Amino acid sequence: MQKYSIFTLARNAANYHKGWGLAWRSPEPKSEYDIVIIGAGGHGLATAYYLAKRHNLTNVAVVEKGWLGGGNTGRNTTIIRSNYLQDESAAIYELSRSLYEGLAQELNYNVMFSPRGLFMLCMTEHELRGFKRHAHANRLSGIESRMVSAEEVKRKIPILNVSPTARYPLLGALYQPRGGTARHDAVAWGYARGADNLGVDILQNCAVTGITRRGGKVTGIDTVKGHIKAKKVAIVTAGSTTLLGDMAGLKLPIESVTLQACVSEPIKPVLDVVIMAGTVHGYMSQSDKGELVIGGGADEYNNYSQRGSFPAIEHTITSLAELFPIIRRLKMLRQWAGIVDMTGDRSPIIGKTDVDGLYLNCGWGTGGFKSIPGSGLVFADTIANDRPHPIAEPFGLNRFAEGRLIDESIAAGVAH
Ligand code: FAD
Ligand code: PYC
Repeated sequence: MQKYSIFTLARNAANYHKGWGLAWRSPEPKSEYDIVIIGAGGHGLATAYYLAKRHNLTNVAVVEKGWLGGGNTGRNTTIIRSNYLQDESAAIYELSRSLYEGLAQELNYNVMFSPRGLFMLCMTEHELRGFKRHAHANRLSGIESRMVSAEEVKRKIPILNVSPTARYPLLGALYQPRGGTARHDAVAWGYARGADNLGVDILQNCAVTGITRRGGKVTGIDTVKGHIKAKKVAIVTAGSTTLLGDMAGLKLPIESVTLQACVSEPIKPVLDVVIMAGTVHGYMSQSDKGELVIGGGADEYNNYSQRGSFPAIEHTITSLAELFPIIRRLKMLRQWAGIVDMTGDRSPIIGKTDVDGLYLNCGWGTGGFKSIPGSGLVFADTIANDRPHPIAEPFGLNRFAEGRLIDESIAAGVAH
């Protein structure tokens, strides 16, 4: 395993990158692991990293059907914030946001965390009242987040159309000064390299086809590369969760829908914050390359295509062109989609299942990029100790049977 330092960097540069080591290995599967994590998205990789780093558990494999980070983690629009309503959510999303602050140092990998500030626009009285509640709740949870006036929003975002003749007038915004973005691929790659360096096997191109059990206990997984025995198995497969759940006899309260996004051609800097507009289902930020990163609501029917329907993207672009008239003349460069896993209360599921040794981390829906570090940390602790971490506990699967829902429909608003 290659260790990286400023000296390696200088040597490799002087050598025209001859001998530049691979960031992670491509090992053959072992016949048995203590822990198998299914899904090499951000959540699976972060979980593996913290299992190794914090719990010294390294006989671990992350098993991925495609390439690591090729699911939603590499397809999202990278918004990071923690301005959710409920205390349980504040705990996990703020833990995660605060871990992002030091993640580049933790992983020795530039994840390009950019806490540039995030505005969630209020364009109806209903939205204004909802977000005022969020601001109060956030303050009580110690999260820096406050309401700002329409004038303040306009000062900060001059390209925003605040005309009184607009379809929806701007009434104000919920502002999180240290919300922002990070580079999604880098988050996956940084955790992958960190986990690999600590001895975790990342098995790409290794689709899981079955989850084996005996006497109510998990015994391993079937894969396209053969059977792998495991004492513990974690399903961390986002939009494919119900398919994996079926393999273990679990019926899960998850719907899989497509969420899409697009980027414009690169332009000079015009937007130095992140902006979300729930009422019209649109959001936008500008990447370091200058592309406008744009997204909106999910497709309105369940499906497993990773493409996205035309009406949804048309709706998004129409809304954003109304909010930001300057984008009307821009060409859109790329469009793509991911399959997200929606729960009824728009909160995730993290914890144990009824099958002994089988764990679940899913249901992040349209909002789980921001939670990768915090989720990985508490899920690793849950698996290592075979009991829910206190921050994960409220998010157990049992909450649906017990009616303890954690309603975050307003917080998740734009993309839902
Ligand atoms: P994934 O990254 O999807 O990883 C799951 C992995 O499981 C995949 O790599 C998949 O190939 C693998 N897998 C599936 N089936 C199998 C199998 N049978 N065997 C082996 N492997 C399997 N969140 C935010 O916080 N902010 C945003 O701005 C944001 N924007 C988004 C925009 C879009 C267009 C999309 C699609 C999502 C967005 N999200 C956002 C949501 C976020 O991307 C996801 O919640 C998050 O990436 C989920 O990470 P994950 O690791 O759980 O899943
Ligand atoms: O979770 O903040 C979010 C988000 C924005 C766009 C998609 N998801």
